Amino acid sequence: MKEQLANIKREALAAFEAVDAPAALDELRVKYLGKKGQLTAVLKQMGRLSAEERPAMGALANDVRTALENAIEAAAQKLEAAALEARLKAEALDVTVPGKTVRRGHKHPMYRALDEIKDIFVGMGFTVLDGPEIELAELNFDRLNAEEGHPSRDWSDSFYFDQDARVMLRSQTSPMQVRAMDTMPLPIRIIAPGRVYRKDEIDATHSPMFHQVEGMVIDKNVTMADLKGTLNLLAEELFGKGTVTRFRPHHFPFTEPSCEMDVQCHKCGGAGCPTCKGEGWIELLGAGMIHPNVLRMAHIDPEEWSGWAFGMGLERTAMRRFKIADLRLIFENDARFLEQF
Ligand code: 2NM
Repeated sequence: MKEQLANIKREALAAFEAVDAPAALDELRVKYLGKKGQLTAVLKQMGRLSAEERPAMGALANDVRTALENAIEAAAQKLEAAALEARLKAEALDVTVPGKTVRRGHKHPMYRALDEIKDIFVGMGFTVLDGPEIELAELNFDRLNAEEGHPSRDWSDSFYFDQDARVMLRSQTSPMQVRAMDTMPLPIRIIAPGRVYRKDEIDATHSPMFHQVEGMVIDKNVTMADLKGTLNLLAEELFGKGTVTRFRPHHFPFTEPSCEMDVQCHKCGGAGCPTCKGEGWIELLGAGMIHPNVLRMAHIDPEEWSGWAFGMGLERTAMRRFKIADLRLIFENDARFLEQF
């Protein structure tokens, strides 16, 4: 029996020493110290010993039990420490590794141009208006003095929703000027930026959807001099101090007189080059004194009030501002293009 106990002790201690997982250690504990374990089996044989032998053998068995229990405790602690060590190693953070760059988005160049234009006008006391892209032809045309039969009302030029051509995608943002005349107290200073739609084929300078900024001032004693002064200031703010402009006579149904404003080519200074197609000038916008009929239809007395208005294409202005050659680049949203601004 003495020998049995010594064997168990030697075998068990070696096994505990070699164990490499908590589950395996638990199995070993059951194997030696469990109810059906090897040490328990030996203890059960104690009854067969003589009274003289029993105390010494009992003491020896207890020593073995204590030794096994201590060894199990030690092995458990060793396993726990190893597990912690492994976790710390696995979760270690190398603070010297360079970080991943987060790619930041930024404003589209056309909206940057729009922001500049808004700032310029807001600085002069204008309010920025937003409005519907689906409009009544009444506001888009009739109220702007473009009567039945006017070429821009043609089905081949505008997008209509109904056979009677009463509802349409706005072809200009001027219906917002009409809404302003109907609802805002005088005097009025507003700009209306937004999308407009025309049945144009897509090419380097045309798109069936593009953006406009239109604006309008109605006050007492407003003249063409106010129009020229304000729009010259716009040109200088957008393209730099000393930018030279010229006003050419033109025709629009909603203004009288009407004009177009050109900016002298920034590349050649007016001599003529590929940027201005040899002209020396680049067309920027259309404008004019609001037609008395337009004022009258809004119940504004043209004898008492007068106003001027303008309209400009945003894509073309952004193309000029950022020297972009093809209109389609503005809509394609190719990051390689957009990242250049
Ligand atoms: C343009 C050119 C000239 C214009 C006129 C008006 C209104 F409503 F006041 F009559 N809004 N916008 C206007 C004038 C637009 O675009 C080239």
